[in-house]
Amino acid sequence: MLKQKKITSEEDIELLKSHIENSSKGTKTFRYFEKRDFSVLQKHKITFLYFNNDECVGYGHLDTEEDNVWLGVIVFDGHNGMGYGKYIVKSLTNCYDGDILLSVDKDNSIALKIYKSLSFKIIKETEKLYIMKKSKKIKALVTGINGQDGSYLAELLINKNYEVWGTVKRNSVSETQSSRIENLRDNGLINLEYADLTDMASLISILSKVQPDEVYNLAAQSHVRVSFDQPIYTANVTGVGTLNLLEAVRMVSPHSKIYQASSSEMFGNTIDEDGYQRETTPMNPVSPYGCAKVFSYNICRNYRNAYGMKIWNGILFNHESPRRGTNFVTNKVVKAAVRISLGLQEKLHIGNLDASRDWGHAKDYVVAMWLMLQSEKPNDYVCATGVSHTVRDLCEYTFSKLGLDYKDYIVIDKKHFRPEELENLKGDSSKLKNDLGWVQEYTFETMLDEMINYWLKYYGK
Ligand code: NAP
Ligand code: G4F
Repeated sequence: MLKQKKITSEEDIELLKSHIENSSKGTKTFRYFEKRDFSVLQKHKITFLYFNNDECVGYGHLDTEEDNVWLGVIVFDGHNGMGYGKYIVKSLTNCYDGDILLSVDKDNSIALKIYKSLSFKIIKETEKLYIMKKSKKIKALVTGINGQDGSYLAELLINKNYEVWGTVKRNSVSETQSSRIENLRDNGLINLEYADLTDMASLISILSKVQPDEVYNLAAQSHVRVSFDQPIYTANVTGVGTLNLLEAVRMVSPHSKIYQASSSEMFGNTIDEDGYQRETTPMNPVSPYGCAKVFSYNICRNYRNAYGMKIWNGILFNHESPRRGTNFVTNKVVKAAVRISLGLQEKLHIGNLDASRDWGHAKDYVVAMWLMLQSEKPNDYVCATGVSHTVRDLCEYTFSKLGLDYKDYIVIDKKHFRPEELENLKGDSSKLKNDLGWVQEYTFETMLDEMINYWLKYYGK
């Protein structure tokens, strides 16, 4: 138990941290509170208490009450402001059991730093104090957490103080499989469980155990060209796999909100008259992958309507990053161009240079996923940059950044063409921007610059 004292050493900091973590469970506060006459406190508008060794050492009250906003002023009984408190009154509007509320002296920069590192946010300032709050952790389950998007989303959620769980599918080479999330895993920031979208029992098992508030279904056989080689496998994972997950949620965790990773590949070659694809554009998929994603998209809408399940479809256009698999065209081109510039490779074998894509950065797009699940009503949203480039533009920009002419190095290889090609993608994200305030940070160019720098550094330059 934490004694009331000034923080002067690392040891004190650790003690304080562990105390705060433990105190978020909340039971002690309520036990203590039951012994008191709650109505007396309410009468005086005392709405939070500060404890030390089970003794109430301070209290606070509200001075302003607005819908969904809590503002507090802390009044102390001989308390130095380094204590901790719990937000415990249930009678007032937006109260969360388990939230922790505390005050920090404005001149106590060490304490402020510690609490910020523990995800406390300043919700109010008085003349002498910062009033900070940490909310009960929200639990998220991310399928495909070790994929490109899964790794960025996990980082985003951790920064938002979520308890993050993820599924990985069994693979014979565990080292490379976890490379994108090694840091998070090794620092104990995520919880990993084996599961496979084709194995419903494994989904039921993890869902019953975690009971997540939010489920992000990012797992898929996500490569379009490969889906022509393995159409049935792709349909089983990328299509029926989603249904397995929905059924599992319906059975054992019906309160969970679900994000479904839908794709611009679902539109196929349909384009609205103004040249864009948007939520209302008809879907005419041109690959087994696209067909499987349309099934998932539709079954999500069906479960939303039929069972009132809280499911959002994010229709995301291509998004890339240094973590993109190197068999997707952006990272394949960037990696090869860097290797060529360093004399490590001679040629780049590539397919259709004329196809155009709307390429954004995965870091921006995982924010859109999260925003969707924070919105009031389940819905479908397109996420795209609204700018389109050809594969040729991609080669030209990347090679020229390295002082090379792409035409000297590429070899057109039939192997990389698809039996049916999706020629043009350009998305309209107005709905996402207007309804949820999504903004994109990266452009095509800044994204490619980041990828080029990543590979230069990787090869020691
Ligand atoms: P990714 O890097 O290929 O990641 C896919 C993840 O799914 C990996 O963790 C993979 O595990 C896992 N997975 C594959 N088969 C599975 C199975 N049977 N059971 C459980 N997990 C399985 O894809 P991404 O780029 O992050 O994309 C995330 C999601 O968004 C995918 O559903 C993708 O189809 C969709 N999407 C992507 C884009 C894009 O441009 N990136 C655009 C629209 C939609 P292993 O690595 O161990 O195989
Ligand atoms: O990078 P890609 O393989 O991505 P693709 O097929 O557009 O699919 C990606 O985006 C979808 C969203 O629209 C996602 F749903 C899907 O999961 C995936 O993330 O190919 C992009 C374009 C294609 O037109 C392809 O034909 O690049 C062309 N391309 C030309 N040469 C090549 C190559 N693609 C690959 N992968 N490799 C080549 O050598």
